[in-house]
Amino acid sequence: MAVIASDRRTLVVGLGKTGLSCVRYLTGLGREVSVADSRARPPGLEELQQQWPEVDVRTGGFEPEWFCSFNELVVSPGIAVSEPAIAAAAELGAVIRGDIDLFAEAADAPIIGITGSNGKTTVTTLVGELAQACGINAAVGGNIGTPVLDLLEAQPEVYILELSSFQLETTRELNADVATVLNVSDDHMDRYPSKMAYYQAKQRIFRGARNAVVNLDDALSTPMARDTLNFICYGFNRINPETFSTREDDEGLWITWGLDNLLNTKNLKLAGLHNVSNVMAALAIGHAAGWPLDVMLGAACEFRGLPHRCEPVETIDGVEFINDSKGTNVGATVAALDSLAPGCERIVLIAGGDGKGADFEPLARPVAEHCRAVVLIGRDADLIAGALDGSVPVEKADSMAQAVGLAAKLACSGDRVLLSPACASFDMFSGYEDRGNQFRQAVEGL
Ligand code: UMA
Ligand code: ADP
Repeated sequence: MAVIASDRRTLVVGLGKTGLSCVRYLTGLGREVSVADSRARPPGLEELQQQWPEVDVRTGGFEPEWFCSFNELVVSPGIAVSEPAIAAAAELGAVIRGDIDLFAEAADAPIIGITGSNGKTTVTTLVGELAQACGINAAVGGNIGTPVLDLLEAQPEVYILELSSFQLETTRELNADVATVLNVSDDHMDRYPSKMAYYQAKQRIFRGARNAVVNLDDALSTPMARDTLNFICYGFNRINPETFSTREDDEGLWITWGLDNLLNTKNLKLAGLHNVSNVMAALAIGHAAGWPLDVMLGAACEFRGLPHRCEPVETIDGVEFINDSKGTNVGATVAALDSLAPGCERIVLIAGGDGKGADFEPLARPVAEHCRAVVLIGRDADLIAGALDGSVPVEKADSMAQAVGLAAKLACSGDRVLLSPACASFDMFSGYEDRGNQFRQAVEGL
């Protein structure tokens, strides 16, 4: 484990899951830390005061002068580094880093890093399942839930990390064995000054990496700096040596490796073409890590996917209701519409919420092509309606129950009703799970 200079004055900024894990880790190394959180009662406060009563913690706002008295700030992902108090400390020379940066310095097993605008949790979970099937002791964490520093104690053979752009912003070198950007489409535009800044944050995953898994269907997934990187590629209809791809024949759509058919996608329990892409990504990652292909194929076919991601709920009077509440940006909803349309007559889409500053224009094409009607909820309903430009009937609803009732009336037998909001949920719900659960309850109550 790397030795960290003990003369550093370290401020942990943020006291959610990440902040608490940083305090646990740094105090475990014998380091003295202080903590700041702008919330009056951050979630980790009670645990901090019980376990580390000696730690100086200041909540309810950020004091620039206090921040400037530290020479190292460990910033949680929920806080932008452009926060004035953080920017002021940085200007005075303080090192700004995050938990992933601390982790990268300490990790003593290979790291698999997975980022992208969509599919991160699905691919990270699937790669974890592939590792398990191959008998590899893996620790899975990061944006998916368990803070990375809490994984160190397990001393696994490999770390499988889902990483958000927020986490990568404060990571200097991940030094991953395998790194991938699954795809890039707009998200978090309320946090980034430009699309380029968001894209550049994602690209940081390749710093110090050995292998890059590249999605040939999305040019933005290619590493910008590629000199020393080994590439493993995947993409639809791109049969090539050393590439995971697809081939269609009388028996259906196959995932291929080089010229060989590997598995028929009929045997996957995951639905939708975007999930075929996710399976190819996971196989490419496992291959780059040196895991046996035959074992991985079996495990990929067993994977059922995760709740709230294109999850079938119920079929009523010939109409299938699908919960894609985790579709929290425009790219996810476009993928869900394009992926699910081939299996039905038309789609009635339920969308809306907090768009995080997104441009909804890319929804216009798939909505016009695949939708019978759209039901809009939440803060940005009017913005979405404007972007759709009257191509299909649009209704508005004040609650999920009302939205589901309207969608059920608009749908015809053979259609799908898809909740895929293209937005964050916090304007109406406690989170995407709450939104998806309310959808399920409303469907069950029809
Ligand atoms: N906050 C303040 N003031 C503060 C600190 C935080 O207002 O001083 C707010 C933030 O704006 C945010 C919330 O508190 O809304 C939580 O922020 P946090 O940094 O304390 O979050 P953690 O509890 O540490 O959880 C973080 C990730 N959260 C975010 O990036 C917002 C979790 O991802 C992740 O699972 C966890 O670390 C472990 O690594 C969640 C997420 O929403 C699932 N991620 C975003 C996404 O997937 O789109 C990026
Ligand atoms: P993330 O962790 O990046 O948010 P998830 O695996 O949780 O990704 O999936 C979130 C949503 O993104 C899904 O519900 C689906 O609508 C969409 N999605 C999943 N995989 C892809 C993909 N490869 N490309 C585009 N959209 C996807």
